[in-house]
Amino acid sequence: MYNGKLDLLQVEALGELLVAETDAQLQQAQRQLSGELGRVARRWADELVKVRSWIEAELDFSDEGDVDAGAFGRARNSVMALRGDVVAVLTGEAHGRRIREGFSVVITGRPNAGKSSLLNALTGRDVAIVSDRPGTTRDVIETTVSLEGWPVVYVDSAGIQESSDPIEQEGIRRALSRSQRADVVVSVFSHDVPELDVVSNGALGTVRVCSKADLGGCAPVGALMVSSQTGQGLELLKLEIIRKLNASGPAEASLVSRERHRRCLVETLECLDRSLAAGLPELAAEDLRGASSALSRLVGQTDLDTVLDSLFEGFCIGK
Ligand SMILES: Nc1nc2c(ncn2[C@@H]2O[C@H](COP(=O)(O)OP(=O)(O)OP(=O)(O)O)[C@@H](O)[C@H]2O)c(=O)[nH]1
Ligand SMILES: [Mg+2]
Repeated sequence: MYNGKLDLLQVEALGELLVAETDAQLQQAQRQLSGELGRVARRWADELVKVRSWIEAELDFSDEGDVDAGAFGRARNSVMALRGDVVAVLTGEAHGRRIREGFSVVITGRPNAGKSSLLNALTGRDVAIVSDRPGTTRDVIETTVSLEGWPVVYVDSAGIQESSDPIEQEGIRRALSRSQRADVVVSVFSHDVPELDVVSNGALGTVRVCSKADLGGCAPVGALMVSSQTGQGLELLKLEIIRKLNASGPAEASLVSRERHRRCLVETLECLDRSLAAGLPELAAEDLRGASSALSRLVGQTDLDTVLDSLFEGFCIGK
């Protein structure tokens, strides 16, 4: 709260709180709703005002002989420290965004490897069509679940193979694009379908799964034996995914989680860096003003329209 009002960061957090489905999302929304980042950013902005006043005082009095020679050095140290603080918050953005949008766990493999069966078994829902015909899945199928408090989006898509069918080709193109952006890749193969060459390792890693374990066959080193039919290995697979999510970021909820936050913080950093590199003190002061204005856009002035836009961004009104 600032002057009895929520800032834009808090309004965004309120929107997140309303749609939170997992513990991690709830915690993150609550931390952001507390207004912590707004307070931090206002402290940064106050610091910038102070630094600018040092520089400007120096410029005003520098021809009068009696100047504080350490003022520019002090300003520089202060900007360096501030830069470190901004970087620390920015580092949490990727993790924060994953929590807001869900970690994508992309099931990949050749046709008939058992991907769709695995999606159904992992989610306990009959979401994807399963058949013994290779090339059954064409579209990207997403299912969101909570995995030990983490929001996870399981993604199933077309099996990867050479194809001359334009519809299947488009399905494969989408499948490849999703696995390239995956947080975790689940690479599925079976006794009768060989493993795919690595398409993507996933930002947080890959779990190799030998499916159809009830039919026996393969037990390659480093792969989990899983059967979607009997449930064998499913819990181990989930544990392996959870392990990767646990290792993915700080236990603390992130202060930032949106592209908008990232852009404002990156712009702040760029301004601070330019001010550090500026030859003339006048230029440095100008860049510091730029940093202040990027920060004030981050925290945001909230008129009613902004509040409503932000709150309803997550809902599909009128669709
Ligand atoms: N016995 C057994 N059969 C399985 C298992 N998992 C999948 N299958 C069978 O394998 C065939 C292919 O399964 P899908 O899940 O459709 O395979 P997919 O990888 O999604 O295939 P595409 O969508 O064509 O890429 C089906 O006949 C399934 O019934 C399993 O754990 N055990
Ligand atoms: Mg399929």
